[in-house]
Amino acid sequence: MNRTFQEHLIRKTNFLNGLWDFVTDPEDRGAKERWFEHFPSPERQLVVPSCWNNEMGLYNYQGAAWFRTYIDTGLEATHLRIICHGVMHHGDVYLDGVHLGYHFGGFTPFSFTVPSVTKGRHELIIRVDSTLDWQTLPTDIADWFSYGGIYRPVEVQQLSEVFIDHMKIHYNLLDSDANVHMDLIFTSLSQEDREVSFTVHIGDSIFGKAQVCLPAGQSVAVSVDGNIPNIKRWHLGKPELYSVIVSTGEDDLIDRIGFRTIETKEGKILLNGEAVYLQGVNRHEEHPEWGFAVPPKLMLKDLDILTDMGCNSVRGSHYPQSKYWLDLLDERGIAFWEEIPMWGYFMSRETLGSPLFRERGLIMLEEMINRDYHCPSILFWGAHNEIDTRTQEAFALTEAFVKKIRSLDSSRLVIYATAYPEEDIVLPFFDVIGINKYYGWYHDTTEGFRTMLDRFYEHAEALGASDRPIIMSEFGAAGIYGDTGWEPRLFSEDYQAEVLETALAIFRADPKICGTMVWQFADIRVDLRSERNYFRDRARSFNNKGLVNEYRKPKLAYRVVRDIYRGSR
Ligand code: ADA
Repeated sequence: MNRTFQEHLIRKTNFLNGLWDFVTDPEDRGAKERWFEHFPSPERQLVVPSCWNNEMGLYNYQGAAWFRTYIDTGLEATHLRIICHGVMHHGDVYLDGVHLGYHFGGFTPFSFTVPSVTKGRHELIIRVDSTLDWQTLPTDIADWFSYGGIYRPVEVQQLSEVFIDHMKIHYNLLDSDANVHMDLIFTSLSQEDREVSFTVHIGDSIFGKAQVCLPAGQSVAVSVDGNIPNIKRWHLGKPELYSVIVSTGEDDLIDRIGFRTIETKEGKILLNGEAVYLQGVNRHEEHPEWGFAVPPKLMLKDLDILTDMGCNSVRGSHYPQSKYWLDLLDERGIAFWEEIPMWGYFMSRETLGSPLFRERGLIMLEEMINRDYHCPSILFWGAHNEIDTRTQEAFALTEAFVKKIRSLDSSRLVIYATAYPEEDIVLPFFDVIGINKYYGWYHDTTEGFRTMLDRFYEHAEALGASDRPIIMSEFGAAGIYGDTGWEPRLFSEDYQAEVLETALAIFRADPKICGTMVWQFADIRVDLRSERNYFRDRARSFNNKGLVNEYRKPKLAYRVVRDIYRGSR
């Protein structure tokens, strides 16, 4: 299951979930020894989707590993599309020994179209390499555990001769009228020229019907325009969704949209023209048993907890989260901030200036925006987190990233999280500025937020960015679940609750702040290694700043934040 609804009712699709053959390749011999042609005797079987680090003996395994399964096309030859929804981080895909391609990036999907696959059984092999370095996103220094594996589903689709390759919907709203523009791409795998008719439904009505002529083996772009009267808007807590169905009779593509506007004006964030105050948390999609392969049941639980807490928004720290989660947010009416895995606190200037790193970031932005363009819950595209935005390298990178984001989507707000609010030189590029600061934890007392904010406002004014809405995108303290006492000691639940209560009181009284995202929703496993100096304060090898622990049990801070967010404190 990749979505909460079916994306195809006509096109045959199949998820290759289950046991795959698995071998680790710590010396990286597989490619040279052509394991894609002769798969070695498997060490064991692993469930796909999952993260291998959750299996016995593989906790710390980082490197290459090979997976094998089979695709059965049945009694007839067929055209296939193989979609990998999440492979951590480098993926090479082979079908019957033939290399279909390579993809880098653990959090966005990739696919291959393979025409005329003969009938019967075919061997699918995927080489996965979880190695990170100074030019990967994330780099090898990030504050979460680095998992490996095929942790989101692998989907196999049987394509018709002419299939619907892509759909992108844009709209403009005038009161309750939606002016809709739809871009479609049809692709032919046929040897002959073909003409197909197609129908588009939006909600319960037919939005358009047309015909398209496809020269043999070509792709053709078509657009459909129209007006939909009396639409109901998607809003926080009041989610109105419309299904979109494109069908040719022999193929179909289904997605969902919601109609809403998002903009900034005079320092406020306006959703459907109304100023909104965002109450949220930062959520990693992680659990000690499943790693990043979080099952739908846990996602629903997370969502119920957020709803109980009175959240109307969540930041997907620090990477594109699963489609299923985004569907749930769309359905619940909770706003989302989506970003690429660019975690920068310890990032070198060399990395920020690396052309390969930049190129990878640009590709990831494109893949993220293409995947999630239709989700109404996404209000913000996040460019990066805590890179050294005092440097020229960060300036150049930010300029390129923001330009890219705006070229792909001019309908949403562009945001980032700065760790250097008083010295940051990239503020003016953004629509909304996120500030990450840990007064009361890494330095000073929580009261330190006041002086920091005053200095930041002066700095923003000097840079001509004083009209940007501000979100306190990270703040918090560690509180070890179960450690309570009579006084708020560092690392106790009491201390964590006190920091959050004081910080929220400061932020909520500040008219320039339009939202708060507590760091963080749940405790997460981190990459603590005895041979290096990073993250040495992470007791239990966890980042303990969660409002709930890793098993989603509430700490004192949870109850405090819930009371504040619900207005009862
Ligand atoms: C940073 C970072 C988070 C987390 C946090 C912390 O702000 O963005 O990912 O590492 O600090 O717990 O220190």
